[in-house]
Amino acid sequence: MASAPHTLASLPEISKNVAAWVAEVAALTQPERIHWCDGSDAELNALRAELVARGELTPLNPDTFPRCYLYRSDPTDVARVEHLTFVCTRAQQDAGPNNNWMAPEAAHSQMRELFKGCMRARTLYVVPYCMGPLSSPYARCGVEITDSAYVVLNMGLMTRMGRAALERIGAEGGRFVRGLHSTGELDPKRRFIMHYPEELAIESYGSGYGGNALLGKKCHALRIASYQARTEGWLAEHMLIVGLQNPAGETHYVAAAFPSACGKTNLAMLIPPESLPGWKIFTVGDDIAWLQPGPDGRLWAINPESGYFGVVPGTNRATNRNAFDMISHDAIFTNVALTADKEPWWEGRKKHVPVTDWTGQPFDAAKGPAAHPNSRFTVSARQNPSYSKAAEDPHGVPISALIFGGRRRELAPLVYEARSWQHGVLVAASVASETTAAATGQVGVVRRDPMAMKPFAGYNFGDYFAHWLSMGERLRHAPRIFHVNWFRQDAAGKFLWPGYGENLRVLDWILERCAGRVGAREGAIGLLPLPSDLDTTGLDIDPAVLAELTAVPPAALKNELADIRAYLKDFGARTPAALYTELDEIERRIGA
Ligand code: GTP
Ligand code: SPV
Ligand code: MN
Repeated sequence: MASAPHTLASLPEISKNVAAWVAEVAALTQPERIHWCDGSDAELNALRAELVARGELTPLNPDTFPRCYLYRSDPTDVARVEHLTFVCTRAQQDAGPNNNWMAPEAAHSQMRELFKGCMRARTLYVVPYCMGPLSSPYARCGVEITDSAYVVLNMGLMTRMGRAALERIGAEGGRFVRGLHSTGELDPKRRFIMHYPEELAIESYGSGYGGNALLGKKCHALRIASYQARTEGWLAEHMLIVGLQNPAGETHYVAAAFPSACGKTNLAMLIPPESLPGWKIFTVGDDIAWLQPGPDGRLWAINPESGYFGVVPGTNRATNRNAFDMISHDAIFTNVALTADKEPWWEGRKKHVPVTDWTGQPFDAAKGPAAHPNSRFTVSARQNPSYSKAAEDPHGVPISALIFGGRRRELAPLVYEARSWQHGVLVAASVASETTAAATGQVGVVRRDPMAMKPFAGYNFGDYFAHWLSMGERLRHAPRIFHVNWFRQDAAGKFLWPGYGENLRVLDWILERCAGRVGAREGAIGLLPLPSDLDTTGLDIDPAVLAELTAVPPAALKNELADIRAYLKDFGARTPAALYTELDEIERRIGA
């Protein structure tokens, strides 16, 4: 017989708690049918075929982009919506000034009205998932209920989705994060992304896009998880994780937090330049890290995801060959343009020309870019040529350095090191970056984005900074903390630093600092590299530019410090005094 052996429990039998919640949601949303996802290839193939038949997915050129599909979202639904995202704790102060807040009861009743009958004539998909390797003690499970087959396909790539996750939930006594999602009418006026960290629950209505709809990602693995991590003594962060093997054969792992669309995926899959032979790069994760103090006193990291939902524009063979190859088969493209040959096209793609823009209209350069600036690819991490085996290790990888950074046209130098963990927490809390197309709203405006978590911390930043400080006290071998900036520009708007693969030169300095093999210059801001200590072999860079990149103008720094102080005050008494001590120290050093 071809059917599954009958010793396998049917999916609804595996966890009573999940089944009871599904019944409750079905009674509210009134779906035409219920589909429990097992995560099998057959299931995902059938869903893809169904979406193609309905015209919601377009198969791309089968010769050049085999098994790749284009999905066009609603043109008003193309990015995260921070102004419609809420953290609903009982006390408003627990969500903090960094979050929109609504009282849980008010939020639930508003959402109940939206969800009422919203799945009539639709299928309700039950999507059990595990964030992290299935056998990892650090992994956590959730169930997303959604009426979007596109969401199911994406969750199938981004998480360990299906029967095994449901079995883990059953074995854990039915404890899981409940994420209820409906695309609703895709009406921006009826769109809300609600989080109830105290209830381990998420309610998302009116969007089918990325972080608004793939609830395992930002909603669970960052907002809910950061809240849990605080009470349980770990960290859930917006960080890539990468292993770096130097020419001597030593491998060290680093984790780096940059705001959305500021270079995490690219750093996680970096290609060493030819002029730095002998280096190898291993990607553990490109967007989220869950960090736990290990029994050895070091900080250990797992990547809770199993795929990448990455920025498409800018990807090409020159900037990141691995990324380009990875997305040339078995990928979903969302909101890219099309060539005459049905190849996906985006700004930065060297070959061919777009004929159809991301909205499906004939391309007209006068109307804006062909691909949406936040167009994304979804692929399984297993397709990454530099995928690390350690990404499947249930205990994760030990972290030697934590790196923070943002997109800063001016001020922030190429790299510097914090003097201590406490100083490092101030450095991370002070991160500022230009806004990008990853969220709706203005692009290119500098804003504070502590730890790259402004849109993702599930609680008050004051408490979050205190938690970070306390983590340092618990780690006998805490990672060193660094700040980087790949985005300094000259007066003409040209990037001063070549970026991408060349960033390895900075990572090399960071690892040499960790090994105690290279010195640094004491600046007010922190420990700066001597330009001669950066390996520039084979790099065509003017020594004056390098000097500029490794220096901080004192007057600009003075203004920056005042701005940081004002920002920290927003969190009132919840801001730890230690951060002001560190600010005072920097001011003392510049003689402010
Ligand atoms: P999210 O998925 O939104 O969290 O973003 P991310 O941090 O993973 O950003 P990603 O690596 O996708 O990069 C976003 C944009 O920055 C892309 O257009 C890249 O081409 C560009 N970029 C990445 N690294 C560099 C760099 O070192 N220098 C410059 N100039 N641009 C870069
Ligand atoms: C980000 O915006 O940081 C992303 C994309 O990684 S999304 O999943 O849409 O949040
Ligand atoms: Mn991200």
